[in-house]
Amino acid sequence: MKVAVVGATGMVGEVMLKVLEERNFPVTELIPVASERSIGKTITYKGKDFKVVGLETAISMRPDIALFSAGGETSLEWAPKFAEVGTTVVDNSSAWRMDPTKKLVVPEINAHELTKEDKIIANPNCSTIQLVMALAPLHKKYKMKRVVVSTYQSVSGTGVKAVRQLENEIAGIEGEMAYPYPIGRNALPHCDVFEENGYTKEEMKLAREPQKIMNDRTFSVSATAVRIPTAGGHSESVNVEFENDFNVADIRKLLSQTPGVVVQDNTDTNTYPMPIYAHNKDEVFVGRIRRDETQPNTLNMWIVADNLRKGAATNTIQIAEYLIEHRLV
Ligand code: A2P
Ligand code: 11C
Repeated sequence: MKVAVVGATGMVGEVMLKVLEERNFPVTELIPVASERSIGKTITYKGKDFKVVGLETAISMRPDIALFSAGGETSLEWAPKFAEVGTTVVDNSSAWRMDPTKKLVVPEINAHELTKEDKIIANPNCSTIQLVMALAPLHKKYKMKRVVVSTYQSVSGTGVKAVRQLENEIAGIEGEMAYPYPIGRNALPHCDVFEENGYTKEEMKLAREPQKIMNDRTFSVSATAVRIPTAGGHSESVNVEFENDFNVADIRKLLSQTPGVVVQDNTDTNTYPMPIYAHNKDEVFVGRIRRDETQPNTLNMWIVADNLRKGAATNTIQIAEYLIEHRLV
């Protein structure tokens, strides 16, 4: 496969290159793409050097697959141009996610919906992916009515500038601010920009994307997204009300049998998911699984995943792997 990585010099792009290499993705030709600023820069992949090219050049090379993580505007403008020359685009931005003509895919849940005609495929938001990975099997068995989620999100979700802000604050160095306030020793109930309804964009992604991925509008999600001074992954406190009653041991068993999910749940040994363990891993970790004793058929749990891996690069690459495996590209 001739594979273009659009945004190869960015935070997610770099992880994409690492994950492609680790998973031994069948790359016959790698085309690293970035903005004009980076043209000519060298990227190393599997010990070989590759020169970064611009978008026009990349299109002229007609890649089979283009993995995009260069922001929404770049995707909106350029993904259709790649699609026009026959490239299948898997896009990590928010540009196409809610477009009814595009699929929003978490491979473990709905990759079976993909066809050869899908030329632009959307990768969900990081905090959505880890949430639905745990919710989908439970929904199938117990039917969800309502989900209330509070997130504790890593600064890496904002980008390099935010990671640097946290590092500078820890080192006591004054520098550029990514957030309107200090992030060290703080918690900002503010991820991305506010919408008119008083929720942030991140919160509305959590409310809307799960319904599309599970192709079901019978349940609702209410979210509060919070940025905290961590860098290894996003955490989520999740309260789920089901139509049907459950047994906590069955839930634990069901989740531990779910591909891509790892249960870390033993209060006797202080075992629970944390970003320091999820960092650099591809799985979604679930723990603190317990009944909500305040109302019937309701569960509490804690979900952690590396937002740059399963939340972004890994999920994108798993979609591409599915396309290849099923000869859809
Ligand atoms: P560059 O490094 O040349 O700016 P991040 O999400 O970490 O900010 O990274 C964004 C990625 O998207 C980078 O690789 C960046 O390239 C790339 N990018 C940003 N704008 C464009 C654009 N207009 N065309 C192509 N690539 C872009
Ligand atoms: C964050 N979820 O942590 C964001 C980052 O729509 O792909 C990814 C934004 C997106 O702030």
